[in-house]
Amino acid sequence: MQRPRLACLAWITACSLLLGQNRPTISDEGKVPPYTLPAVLEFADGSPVKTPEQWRQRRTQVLRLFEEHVYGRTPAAPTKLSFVIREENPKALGGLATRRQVEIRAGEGKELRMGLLLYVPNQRQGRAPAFLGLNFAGNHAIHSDPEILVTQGWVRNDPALGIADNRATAKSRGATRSRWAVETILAKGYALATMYYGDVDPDFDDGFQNGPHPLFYKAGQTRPGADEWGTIGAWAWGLSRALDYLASDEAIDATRVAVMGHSRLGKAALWAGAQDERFAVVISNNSGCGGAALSKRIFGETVGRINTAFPHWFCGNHKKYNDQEAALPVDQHMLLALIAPRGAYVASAQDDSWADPVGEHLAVVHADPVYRLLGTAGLPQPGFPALNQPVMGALGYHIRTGKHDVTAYDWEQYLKFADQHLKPRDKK
Ligand code: GTR
Repeated sequence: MQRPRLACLAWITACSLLLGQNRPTISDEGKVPPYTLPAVLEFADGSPVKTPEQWRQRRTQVLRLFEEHVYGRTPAAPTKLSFVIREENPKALGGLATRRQVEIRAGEGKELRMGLLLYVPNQRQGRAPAFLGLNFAGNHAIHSDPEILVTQGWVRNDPALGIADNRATAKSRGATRSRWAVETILAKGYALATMYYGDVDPDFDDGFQNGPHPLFYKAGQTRPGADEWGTIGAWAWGLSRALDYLASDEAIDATRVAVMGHSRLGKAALWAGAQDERFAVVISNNSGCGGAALSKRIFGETVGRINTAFPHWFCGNHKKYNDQEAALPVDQHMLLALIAPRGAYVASAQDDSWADPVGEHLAVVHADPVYRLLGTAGLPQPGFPALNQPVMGALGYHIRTGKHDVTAYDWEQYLKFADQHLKPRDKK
């Protein structure tokens, strides 16, 4: 008897979806239900992880768990990857920087083209360290530099920015410049590389027909399996392809690249840094649920909420944990631990309770034992810091005043952190 069973299944699914949407949002610290975090320094069989060598084995287990239950497995880099310099100017921004605009082409037959904007400081000795991050509105929106190519890809409609029909125009030049401290970064000797996130994978649920997913489908496959990558996985993959380009650019020291991202792109930066150990530093700005914030701590956005609003971000398996966070075999402190001993910095904002600043901080605190096992100073102070009082060791954290955003204050801290972690090596 198929019918009643199907009806019953549909009813359960409908209820769990409704629960995902309707469970009231907790924004009162006193109402957070008790929760238990999985032990990061314990193997799956319960035996302890006591040495850095054992951590390498445990690390592989943890990475597999994140692949299977959270972000999905990422395929290896495509066999064919090429870089085309579309534009170059050694005297950009009044002579401050050399600008290169590069098209990263990935795949054979089906090809994905991603536009990377790179500014390299002209005042430098040897190869420059760099910040790399995806942007939300197109490369041309990060600065008013009129030579930046306007993205041709899909963008979200925004009448204020003159965006209709999902196509960007020159009207959005510089629209998000307050989020990119371009001149400050360059003046400190760092290069800045950025790519439009929609060039990697447009941010809407189309059943994974655009973006890099189809490049990797096996014959007959039409969408990723339940344990294969979603869109956050795709963005993280794009960051690694951008790093592939940077490694080929003789002006850049690819061993000194900090990957940075805000909000959903902070989730992508963390996942990129966790998987790709070439990233020397990882910075999460207000990344929240599915980023730096603990999932088992029910506060602000939850797994059920995020999977309902953004069904394409995580892997299919992740939906099993909608309102079932206790069953998750990992939590986000383990994502930060995957970055150890490399520098990892998490930033929260006071008015961003949706992203759960306390949960973001606790993930850093609970990643600290792995950093210490690997011989670093970890997070120098475990207590929740006062507003605008950054704490910096191998792990760093701050909560600043203000809303969900990237500000000059945030960049000031990232530059200090980078100065500590990306010290110039011998001249190359
Ligand atoms: C929100 C989402 C968050 C965060 C944010 C953003 O709507 O719930 O997880 O990623 O978007 O990316 O700005």
